Amino acid sequence: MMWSTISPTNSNKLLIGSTRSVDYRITLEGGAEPPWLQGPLKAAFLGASGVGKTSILQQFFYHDFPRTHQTTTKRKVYKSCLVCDTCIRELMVVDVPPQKRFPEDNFAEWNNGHPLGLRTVHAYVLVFDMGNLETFRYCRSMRDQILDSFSHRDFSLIVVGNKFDTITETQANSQELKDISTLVRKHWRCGYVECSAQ
Ligand SMILES: Nc1nc2c(ncn2[C@@H]2O[C@H](COP(=O)(O)OP(=O)(O)OP(=O)(O)O)[C@@H](O)[C@H]2O)c(=O)[nH]1
Ligand SMILES: [Mg+2]
Repeated sequence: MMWSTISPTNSNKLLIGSTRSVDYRITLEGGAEPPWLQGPLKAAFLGASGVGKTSILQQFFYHDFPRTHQTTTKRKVYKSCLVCDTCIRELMVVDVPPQKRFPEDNFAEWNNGHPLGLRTVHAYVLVFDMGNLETFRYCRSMRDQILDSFSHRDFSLIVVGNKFDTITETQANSQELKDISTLVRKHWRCGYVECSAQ
C-alpha cells in the first residue's frame, strides 16, 4: 500500500522551499492489513519537547503556526483524508504530550491510565530540531524502543528534521546532518524529510 498524497490541503506550503530531500510516501510491506489497522490511516508524531511537532500539525492541517511553545498536555487527534492508491481514506494523526518511553506492550499502554493509542498506528513520524541535533538522540531512542516492542513490522517510520529555517547554509551542509540523513535513509531504510513549520 502506498500513500500517494500526504494531504489534500497544504502539504506544499509546508514542504516547498524548505525541503531538500522529499520522500514522504509511506509504504507498508506485506499483504493484507491486520484487523486493527483497517479503517482510517493512523500516524503518531513523536519527538523531544519543543522540536515542533504541534507546529507542523497546526500548519499542515490548519495553515496556522503557533509562535510560542506551549507543551502539549493532552492527546489531540488531527483528521483529514488522503488519496491512497486509488481510494480516499481517512487520515488521523495523533499529537501527544512528550513521552519518556514508548509503551513496550499493549498492557503498558493501557495500564498508564491515559491510553494514547501509540501501538496501533500505521506510521511513526519521528521529529527532531535541525538547529539542535541533540534532539535526534530522542528519535534514535524511540526508534529502538518501537522496533524492540513489536514482533511484527506492520508500520512505517519517517524521520523529519524540522526548523530548517533556523539553520545557516554551513549548518545545512554539515557532516552531522549528512550523517543523520544517511543513517536514516540507507541504514534504517526510512523516509527522511527536512521542513519548516513556520
Ligand atoms: N523558527 C521555527 N520555529 C519553529 C518551527 N517549528 C516550531 N517552531 C517553534 O518551536 C517552538 C516549539 O514548537 P511546538 O510545536 O510547540 O513543539 P512540540 O514538539 O509540539 O513541543 P511539545 O509539545 O513540548 O513536545 C514554538 O515556539 C514554535 O513556534 C520551525 O519550523 N521554525
Ligand atoms: Mg506539542
